[in-house]
Amino acid sequence: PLAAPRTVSIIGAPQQFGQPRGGVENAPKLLRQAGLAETVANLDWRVNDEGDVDMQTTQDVAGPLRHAAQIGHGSRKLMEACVKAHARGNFVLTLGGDHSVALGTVSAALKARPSTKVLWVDAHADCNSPSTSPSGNAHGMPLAFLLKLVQSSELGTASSAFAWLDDVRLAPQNLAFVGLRDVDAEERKILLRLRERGAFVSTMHDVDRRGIGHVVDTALDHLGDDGPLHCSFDVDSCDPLIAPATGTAVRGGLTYREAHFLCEALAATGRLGSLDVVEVNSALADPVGAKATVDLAAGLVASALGAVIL
Ligand code: B3U
Ligand code: MN
Ligand code: MN
Repeated sequence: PLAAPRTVSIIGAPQQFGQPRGGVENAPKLLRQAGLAETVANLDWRVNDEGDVDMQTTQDVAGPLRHAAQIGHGSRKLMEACVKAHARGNFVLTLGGDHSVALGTVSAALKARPSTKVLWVDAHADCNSPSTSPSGNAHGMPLAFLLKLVQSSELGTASSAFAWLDDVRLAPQNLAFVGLRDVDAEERKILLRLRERGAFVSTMHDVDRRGIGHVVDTALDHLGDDGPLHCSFDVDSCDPLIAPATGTAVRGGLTYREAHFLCEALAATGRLGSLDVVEVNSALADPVGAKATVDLAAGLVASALGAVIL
């Protein structure tokens, strides 16, 4: 097992070009203002706040992937920051930004430790290619890139902005989904193929039928007992009643305890090496809902770092 890292690197990834709604770029600042570093420091972790990665470039190109150059170049910068933090042996905590930031964080985890397994916690499957995406929004595509489902011909002139991903490959058997409930027609086919190829694919239906304990245990069993774990946590996996401030809220999500249980179970493995918290957008709820969502996200980080593991 992974020796427990003692320092958390906090990396802000204020990416907004992966989706159309303004406000998601403010989440790193709001999570810091909510006392995230202090909360983590009270849990026997040293905290190294690495600041925000500047994810903007002046380039942009038109095409089926909106803001392709911004996404490609910004994600590469984030990847480099995460690789450095991994190289120091730190736990890498990335604060999105929209979910396209997982292009940088997951690729960094895989580059630093190729045996990394990924738990994707999300209402959405995020495995559209530019050619299957109904929206062209990159936050619905990171897994397609990481799983090598995107053809370079789909990217046209923007393909060079993603060349740094060429040597990155997430194997389907090293991927597990929890929380799914809003899947596009084409994505449904992709998910069925990924399941055939070894991915663990569960939906909210499974949480209802078997309970969160069974679903999380099965997901973790599936990911095996070696190698570090990376969790990419989209707050829209949670029910809009507890996480209203997010870009694409979908009813019927994880309850407060289900979400915390999942994070606690990850902490209990002793193998969680990196975590993304993405899609917090305080502009999309009233002040009470915005604060509830930010506080929820900060609390989930604490649970993933072992707050309730005694
Ligand atoms: N699957 C849709 C919608 C979506 C994906 N991720 C979010 N929404 N947050 C798409 O645009 O790919
Ligand atoms: Mn997502
Ligand atoms: Mn989502």
